[in-house]
Amino acid sequence: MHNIALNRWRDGVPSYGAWINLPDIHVAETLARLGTDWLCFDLQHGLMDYRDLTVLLPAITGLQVTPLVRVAGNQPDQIGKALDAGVQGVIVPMVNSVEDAERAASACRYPPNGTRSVGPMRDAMLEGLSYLATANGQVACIAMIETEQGLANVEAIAAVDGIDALFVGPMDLCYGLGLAPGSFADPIFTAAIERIKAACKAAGIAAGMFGYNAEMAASSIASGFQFASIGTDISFLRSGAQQALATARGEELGEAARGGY
Ligand code: 3PY
Ligand code: MG
Repeated sequence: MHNIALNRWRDGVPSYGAWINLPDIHVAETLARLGTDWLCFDLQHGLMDYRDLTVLLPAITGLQVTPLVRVAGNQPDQIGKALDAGVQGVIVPMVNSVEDAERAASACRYPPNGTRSVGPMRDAMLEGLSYLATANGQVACIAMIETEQGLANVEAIAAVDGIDALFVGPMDLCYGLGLAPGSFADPIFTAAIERIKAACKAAGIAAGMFGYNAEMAASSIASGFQFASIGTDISFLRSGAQQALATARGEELGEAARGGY
């Protein structure tokens, strides 16, 4: 197994990904063929469930894109099952402590590095048992920092063995810091972001940002993040349709057309 996105991070090369909330095979295939480095299927907030994942993943197998899943929570059984379905990394929401980070990292690795149970359904179908030899080094475990407690413990979380990257959930982090959602220019928020990036740098792991649009992704990478999402399938659909309607009517495009969920 070769994880394109993880190896980009390890080589210090920025990578861009798209977020998939819709349980639609055509959407997944279309986005996978556009050249993003990774796609994240969202089982936390997206409109899909595990069964959908098993249908969507085969549509992008063999393409030059790393499939990731955001699991609904930090549950070892859910993490193992997502990896068995053929994703190459998990994004774990609301990682608040060293214990949370250790739990997530352990669920991603086979013994002796962790406690993942053996049953690599699609992984073994694609790669045979050689998957077992490479998985520990190639599966990405990505911890989301998006609460006040997570930020308070960020240096220790980043240092946990088996955590490959931290990923900022900016909207939840605003709430966690007592800010209105979307206060991304507030000095309290920007200081938190600097602290998260510094923690990643000190631990030698990658820092990622959930970008709500292309501008947010670009500015995140320019400011030192290694990876960022450029938007979600629904936001691409909405903004494309808004743009088309505005152009057809000869109107200016409003602020609302810039990303979102
Ligand atoms: C956040 O902004 O908190 C996210 O997790 C994005 O989905
Ligand atoms: Mg969040």
